[in-house]
Amino acid sequence: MPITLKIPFIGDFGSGKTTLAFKFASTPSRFSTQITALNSTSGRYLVKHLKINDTEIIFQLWDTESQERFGTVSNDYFQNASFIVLVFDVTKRQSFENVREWAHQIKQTNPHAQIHLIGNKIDSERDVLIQNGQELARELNMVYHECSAITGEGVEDIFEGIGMTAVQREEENKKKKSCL
Ligand SMILES: Nc1nc2c(ncn2[C@@H]2O[C@H](COP(=O)(O)OP(=O)(O)O)[C@@H](O)[C@H]2O)c(=O)[nH]1
Ligand SMILES: [Mg+2]
Repeated sequence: MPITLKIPFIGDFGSGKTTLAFKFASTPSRFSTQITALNSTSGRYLVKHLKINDTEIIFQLWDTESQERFGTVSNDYFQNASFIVLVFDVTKRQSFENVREWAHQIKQTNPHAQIHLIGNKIDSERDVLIQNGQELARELNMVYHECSAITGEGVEDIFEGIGMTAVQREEENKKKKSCL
């Protein structure tokens, strides 16, 4: 059975969410890939299939359609997501400062999702050190990654990491069920 993962992307306007989603969706990986763009009633998402340990993962990469410009997104945006991608721009300190506010908003509607904090644009001159990103992620209980959505560096690792965690959770759930 394939695992379907709804993955909402959030973070400041201009941090590179749309570029990152398209980069991951459109880059051929060492796993099988199929790209589809879909519209749903509450937003638009891209679909990408990956195979990890013989399990097919269907990533639904949800984009905000620029609602984040106004500081909030619709209430249902984070719902039913086990993983959330929170992007900031390592060249813009303010986008890093705003991570706490985005984390707060996520927690209000989905306190249990695992948040992956992404420092994007590592191809450009930094305004935020990798240590700063790591420390904040540790403090807020997030998983930290850095990438360039333009060059593709680090992009696959983010989603492979999410996919592996999802597969492990599925296997643990199966074990629990078989013990009952
Ligand atoms: N140098 C560089 N520019 C990027 C990167 N990712 C996105 N951008 C640029 O940043 C701008 C905003 O990106 P976009 O994906 O629209 O951000 P969004 O508002 O978060 O969806 C665009 O001009 C992108 O080309 C990156 O990794 N490196
Ligand atoms: Mg965008």
